[in-house]
Amino acid sequence: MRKSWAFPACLALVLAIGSPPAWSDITVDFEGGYNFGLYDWWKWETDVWDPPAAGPTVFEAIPGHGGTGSAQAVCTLYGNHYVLKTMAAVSAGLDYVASVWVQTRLYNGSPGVPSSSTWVEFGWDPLGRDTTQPPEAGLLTWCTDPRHDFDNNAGNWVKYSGELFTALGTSVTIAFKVGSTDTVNGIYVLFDDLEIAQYTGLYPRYQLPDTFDTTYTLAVADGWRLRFLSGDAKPHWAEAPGRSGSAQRLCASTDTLDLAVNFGAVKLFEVLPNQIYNLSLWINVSDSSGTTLADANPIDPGPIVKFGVDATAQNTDPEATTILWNTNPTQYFSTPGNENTWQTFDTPMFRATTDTVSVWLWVQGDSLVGVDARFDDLHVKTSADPRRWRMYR
Ligand SMILES: [Ca+2]
Ligand SMILES: [Ca+2]
Ligand SMILES: [Ca+2]
Repeated sequence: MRKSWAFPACLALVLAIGSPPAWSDITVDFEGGYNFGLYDWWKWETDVWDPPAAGPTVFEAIPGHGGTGSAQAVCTLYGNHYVLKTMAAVSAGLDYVASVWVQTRLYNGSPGVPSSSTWVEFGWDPLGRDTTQPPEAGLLTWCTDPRHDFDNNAGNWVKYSGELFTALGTSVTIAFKVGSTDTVNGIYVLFDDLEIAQYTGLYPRYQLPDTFDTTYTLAVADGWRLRFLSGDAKPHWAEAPGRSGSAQRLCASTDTLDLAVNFGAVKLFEVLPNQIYNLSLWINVSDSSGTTLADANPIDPGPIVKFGVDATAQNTDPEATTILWNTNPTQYFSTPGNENTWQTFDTPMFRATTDTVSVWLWVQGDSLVGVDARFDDLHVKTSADPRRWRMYR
């Protein structure tokens, strides 16, 4: 499977022409309030190199972006250093983009283009783990544009925006990375006007079929985005063995015996407008103990496994009435003998109203038993010209 259009590594262009920030955006202006050279409870971490790296020099730099106020400065001659903070103002299941203004100089503050033996990046961890260090370091996603853009950001303020990410809880960790092995000229970087904005732009679309044999970022297959309904439970997701290759695993686990384990994933696909379709998907389910799904507590709605399609292509609201669900997987995997087997299910027939549809995967646990579902091989089962379809109907 390939993306239908190249999704830029960083959305600088899209964000540069975006709308003003909504009220819920997180902004950090780095104006005053520094302790030991770090702004407002930000902290620094350093990779352990051999010989051990010295700490960075961190300080309040004036003026900041826009020629007023201040900015967070980090400079180093040697080592790989981070300045980071975890902020708790995002909502699980919503998509965000982080952006920050960057200016670079040489270590001593003089203008000049840092050498290729220095670097500056910024990153985000939607799990909010508050560290850049192993084993959690791999959970950070980095925008490397600033390090490849010294010709522009040396001495000038340039805004960089990361890829959109889905918040997986209520907090996100933002980290700035500055490093050097150029012990002569080093690097000096200023960061200012960080913004974490809810994403309202275009989403990438993909082509069918989807084999789920892709790169998994934060345990989610390429292009899929997690969506949650409110609740305190902690669902789990992972790359799992599929019918062939990999499958997306979604576990509505009842580790905490919580009623509200209710989440799924959504992805946009290209279709031909005005054609009639149904889509098929292979699903493999057991309860959280590996046995047949059972409704252990009839009072709550779970366990539920379903998948659906929305011809309006909305990919934000799992409760939208426009989603056409196939709920048969719940019944099927509640039948003894069917657990842990692959079975194919179809969406209802639908007419594509535009050139895009959203496909939804969903699981909901019972208060006494969890759901362990794997999804693989999403295909077009039927694609028909509507006039011809009427004849054969
Ligand atoms: Ca500032
Ligand atoms: Ca597969
Ligand atoms: Ca139940």
